Amino acid sequence: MNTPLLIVIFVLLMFALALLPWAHRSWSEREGRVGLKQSPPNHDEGLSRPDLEKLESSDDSLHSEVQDQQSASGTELLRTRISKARDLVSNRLKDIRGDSVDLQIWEKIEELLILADVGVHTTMEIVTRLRTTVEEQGVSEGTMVLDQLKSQMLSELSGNRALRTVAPKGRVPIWLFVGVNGVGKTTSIGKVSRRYTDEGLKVLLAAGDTFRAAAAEQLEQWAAASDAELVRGSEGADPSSVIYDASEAASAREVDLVLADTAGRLHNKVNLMEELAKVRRVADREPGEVCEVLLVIDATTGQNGLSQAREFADAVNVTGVVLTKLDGSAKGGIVFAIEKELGLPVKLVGLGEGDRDLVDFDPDLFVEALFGNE
Ligand SMILES: Nc1nc2c(ncn2[C@@H]2O[C@H](COP(=O)(O)OP(=O)(O)OP(=O)(O)O)[C@@H](O)[C@H]2O)c(=O)[nH]1
Ligand SMILES: [Mg+2]
Repeated sequence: MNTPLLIVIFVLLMFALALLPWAHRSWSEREGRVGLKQSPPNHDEGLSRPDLEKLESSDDSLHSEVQDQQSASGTELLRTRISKARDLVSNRLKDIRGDSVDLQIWEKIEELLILADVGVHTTMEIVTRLRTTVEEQGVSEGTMVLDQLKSQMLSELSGNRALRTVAPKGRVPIWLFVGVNGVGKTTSIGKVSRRYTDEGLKVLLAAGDTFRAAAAEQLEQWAAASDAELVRGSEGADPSSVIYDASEAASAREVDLVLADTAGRLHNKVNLMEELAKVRRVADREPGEVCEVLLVIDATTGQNGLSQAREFADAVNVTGVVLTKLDGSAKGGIVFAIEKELGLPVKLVGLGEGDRDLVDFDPDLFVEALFGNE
């Protein structure tokens, strides 16, 4: 091998050796870049722990602020909607508030409660109990008597108001709406339907009022307005069979809740009450299960609603009351008579004709809206 070739090879070797560290560095840098694990996007990047804690606690306070606002607006909504009942008692409340405890105060409270349509029987019981408490505690000012009255009225409203929307596996929950003519059964179904379809449930309306002309059309409109399905029969058909068909259709279509309308009927018509009892029995057959029987009472009928409730409760085992038209009524006190004398919980309250004018009955809000301070 000649010398010049050896020299070239030697120089190239030296050159390659000199390049080695550089090649290694750039290779590892490349490896490092490729091998770098992508860390999950950190949305809190740039925030220290104290910042985060501040954010979390401001979230909490925002939440409770929203809740406070919601309950404040709940009281406000109820108060404005039941202004008729409130107007009727507000002067008397003022009078009692400025009073001291003497014989007259008890008469004033009796009048107040009877005016609010609490009913004579319930009023007498409440006043007797209130008097005992006030005397035991040595209360001397009207304001404090009213506070006691409010807490006693609240203790009268202790029923279980939970609404059952879930039936055992394989069964379809059915709610029956019953009541005398024109109280707001069909409208309440529309409102309840709106509420649950808003929550994402699949709802089916059953047109069990086959008696009144155009009743099914009215329900059909509510079904369309509230994105619910509808099962109807022909006019004059047996209401039990329409509701049973609805229950089977609901089961086949995997519906979450069936709301069944029934024809308005007088509570003292024995044959019509028997028909309703049959509707309930049939609706309870597989695949359906009756989870609620809601008696709809028009608040403007006042104490008359009580005798209706008694008859319906006997015939169909009512599970709760929907008190409608409280917005146009000065007789909200009927709630106390219904719960105390019949032991039926008022579960829902109608405050207008719109599809969202139905609220859960909240005793605290109600007592505060009716008897609270201005
Ligand atoms: N202001 C007010 N009106 C209501 C309320 N609920 C129902 N109504 C009205 O009461 C009227 C009768 O309502 P319906 O739902 O048809 O009553 P119903 O019990 O189904 O009547 P029948 O099927 O004939 O027995 C309608 O004009 C409703 O808009 C309510 O909470 N407030
Ligand atoms: Mg109707």
